[in-house]
Amino acid sequence: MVSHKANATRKRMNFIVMHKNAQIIFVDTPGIHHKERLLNKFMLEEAMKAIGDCDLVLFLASVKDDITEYKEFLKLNKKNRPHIVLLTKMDLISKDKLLKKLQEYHLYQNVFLELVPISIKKGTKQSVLLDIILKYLPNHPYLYDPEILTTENLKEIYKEYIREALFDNLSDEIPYLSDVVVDKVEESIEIEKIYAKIITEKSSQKGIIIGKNGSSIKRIGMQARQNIEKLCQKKVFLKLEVAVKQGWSKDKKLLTDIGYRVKS
Ligand SMILES: Nc1nc2c(ncn2[C@@H]2O[C@H](COP(=O)(O)OP(=O)(O)O)[C@@H](O)[C@H]2O)c(=O)[nH]1
Ligand SMILES: [Mg+2]
Repeated sequence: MVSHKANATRKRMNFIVMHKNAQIIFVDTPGIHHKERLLNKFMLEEAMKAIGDCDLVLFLASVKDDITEYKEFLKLNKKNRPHIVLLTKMDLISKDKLLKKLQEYHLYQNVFLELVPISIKKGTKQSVLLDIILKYLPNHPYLYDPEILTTENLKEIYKEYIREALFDNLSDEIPYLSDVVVDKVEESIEIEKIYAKIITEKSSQKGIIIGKNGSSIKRIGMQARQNIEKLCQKKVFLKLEVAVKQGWSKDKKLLTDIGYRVKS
């Protein structure tokens, strides 16, 4: 899931990349933030679990971020997991400013393995980045069939496409107050039928998600459907409903139902 709004990722997700005979399992995580809601605590736990489990951490720091976020990560990285700092979005600032940023992070050169400025919008080649990552991964037999792209199930993937459409099409707070549950997927050769529910806190929010004469939910559904069709390479039927579940983001049972199993 990609979004220009921050904090959209809520759960760890595994994506597998084969590179030069190596199998790299990327674990995408929520960012590291401390917030009160139980959902946000779950998100922080997810990031911490990923750091605990992996061979290598990629810490993505935007050139626009303050270095205090990196310091916060170092504090949380108690077991000193080896990490690379990727200084992202370098296209957004001048060379001078980039140099200054690099110098700030350089104070920690004994702590990180490498500091790599990158830009997905301009220039950085994936293979260069993958080569750097490979240097630090242990030798191990493949964990998964080399054909597999993800360990996530279809419902999880479709959920993320629908959430992405929520973040893209709704302004302000609504995407943060909402989530998605995929109830049912019916697969056939010609068509993928997906039945999903958008969960939100209040009936006023439900009204906004649906929009005038259903215009908003139609746009959300269309975007999600088109992206899922690209993935599946076949026709998709997507049925979206909206349900009000007050307090879902603070309630352990409701969070579990939505797919976020909170430990504490
Ligand atoms: N200008 C610029 N934008 C980027 C770059 N990489 C990512 N973005 C944008 O940053 C936003 C956040 O990306 P996302 O992958 O959702 O980041 P996350 O919040 O850390 O998961 C999206 O709008 C991306 O298009 C980059 O190298 N340059
Ligand atoms: Mg993300």
